[in-house]
Amino acid sequence: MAATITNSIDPRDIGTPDDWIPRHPEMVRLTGKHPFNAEPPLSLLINQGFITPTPLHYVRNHGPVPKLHWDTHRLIVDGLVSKPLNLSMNDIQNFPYKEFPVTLVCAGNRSKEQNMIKQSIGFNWGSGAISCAIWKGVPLNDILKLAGVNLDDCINEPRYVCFTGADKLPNGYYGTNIPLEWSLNDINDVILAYEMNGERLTPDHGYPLRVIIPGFIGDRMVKWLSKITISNKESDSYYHYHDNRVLPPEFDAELATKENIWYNPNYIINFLNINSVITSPAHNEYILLSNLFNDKMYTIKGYAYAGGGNKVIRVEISLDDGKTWILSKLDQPELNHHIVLKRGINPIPKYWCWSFWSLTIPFYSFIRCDEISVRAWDSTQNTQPRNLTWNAMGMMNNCHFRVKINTIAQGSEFRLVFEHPTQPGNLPGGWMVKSEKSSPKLLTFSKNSELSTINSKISTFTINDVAKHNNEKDCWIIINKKIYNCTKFLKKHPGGTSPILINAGTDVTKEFSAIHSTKARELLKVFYIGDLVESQQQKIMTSETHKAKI
Ligand code: HEM
Ligand SMILES: Nc1nc2c(c(=O)[nH]1)N[C@H]1C(S)=C(S)[C@@H](COP(=O)(O)O)O[C@H]1N2
Ligand SMILES: [Mo]
Repeated sequence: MAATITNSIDPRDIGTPDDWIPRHPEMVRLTGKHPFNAEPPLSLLINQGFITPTPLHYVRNHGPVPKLHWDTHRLIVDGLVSKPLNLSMNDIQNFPYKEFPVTLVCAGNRSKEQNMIKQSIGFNWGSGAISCAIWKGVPLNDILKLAGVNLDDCINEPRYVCFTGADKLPNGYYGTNIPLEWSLNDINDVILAYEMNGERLTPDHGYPLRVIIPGFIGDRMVKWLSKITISNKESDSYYHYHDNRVLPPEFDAELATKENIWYNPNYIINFLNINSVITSPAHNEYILLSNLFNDKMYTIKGYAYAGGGNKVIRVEISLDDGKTWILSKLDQPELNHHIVLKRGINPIPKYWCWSFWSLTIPFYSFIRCDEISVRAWDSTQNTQPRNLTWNAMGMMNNCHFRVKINTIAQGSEFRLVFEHPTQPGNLPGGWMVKSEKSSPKLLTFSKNSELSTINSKISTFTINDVAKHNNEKDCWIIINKKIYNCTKFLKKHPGGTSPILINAGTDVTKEFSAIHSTKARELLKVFYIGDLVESQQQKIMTSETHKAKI
């Protein structure tokens, strides 16, 4: 089975700090080789059903995975507590536990659509930054009570539960916080998890201990949890402020920094927002035009989720650009008793998992239909906006998910080919990607080429010259046939030194353009030192292949 191949090291991880972690070969890598940010191909994910097997669960790692051990790992609980704690993993495992399914979604889910409007700071998530696993762990409120924390503490001033991970990143440890009130209410099911799908956590998902906060964005669920601090101030982690925020669209990252709005409490994201995606038809799936004139039926399918414990109450499909909507059938496996394992409270007052929806229609419904769109509604009557609103981090995109239908002649047959808005990472395809290519304002390298025509004394290097500059003290890279010396930038790189060092001395065009914002592209120009030329030998080889072709 595809989902179980995990015992071997992927060749892409060799030479990176993660070369000890087995990973599923089909996961789509979104930030080059390292760090590991990956989503499963959408159809493969959906074919697994309600519970995602661990190797196919999406992964979001800001840096290298820390090497931690069950026997030596400790959890410190400190700050405004009457009894500070220092717990071993065995201590934690001996407390009463809860075990139940939770759908995790990265706030960046569907960010590639945002990037097609304008590149954000976020990289290109498709619609697979979502997965559902069974998590087992100790209720956070039990641990907090043991440390002597109680709700009365929140009466006079706010109280935050700050979480710190063991992953040391360029700007310090990954960390964030949630309000103490939320953590102390048993109904919210916040747990410190040590098992996923019946086994100990894997390194990528936070081994040996992580936070699970159902209904929240995945980003708050700190992995490799080493410390919990109760404070009257929010987490002091850089990432708590400079990540996982939705800024108003007029702010790009630079302006946000200039005007100091990263710290504005209005722009933090905690709950997930209502969202839905079409998974069938898949991208590039087709049906023969001749099928439209018989009685055959087609089932459109997809997933939907809501935030904060709200229930998805209906999902609708439009075949006429939102003029009319058809109610789909909703399947909520979370409600099955055999799936809710040990959650304490029954009947379920809060909904923590994705729903699946489907709509069976005759093939002929696709006649004169240009696109299929979907929107979901939650129990607060919230629904998705029709249009996308761009934001600097590219997060929380939940506009109507639209699949276009193209008629294509293939030999003697005509096909209706379905096209999703994007494909994850730098995979080609998607109707939004086409429209990006025709947009001249996104050709961010144009100024650079002007530079090379104005300056006639540009230095030139061959690929072999560049290859020699491949270490921490001397680090060159090639992007779009231009050479950059980024030695001085290594330590300042927001993505850490390792993504650049792994690629030092080589062509990183694909990786660089998949990850970086306009700001990063501007910054790159500072390090420009010359152009790439073919070596004599390469020239001979290319002209020979050319001759051979003739
Ligand atoms: C001089 C060359 C480079 C510059 C100026 C640069 C700049 C930046 C900047 C400004 C960011 C923050 C996000 C953004 O604004 O887009 C970033 C993040 C990042 N960069 Fe680079 N970068 C360079 C080279 C590279 C290379 C060669 C790679 C790997 C092939 C790489 C991988 C990454 C990764 C993985 C992140 C973090 C993404 C995340 O986890 O959010 N960078 N870089
Ligand atoms: N310590 C630590 N915790 C972390 C992260 C991280 O990079 N470091 N990434 C966060 C983000 S942005 C998400 S979406 C979830 C992803 O969890 P997963 O990789 O288990 O799917 O973990 C969160 N917890
Ligand atoms: Mo995330």
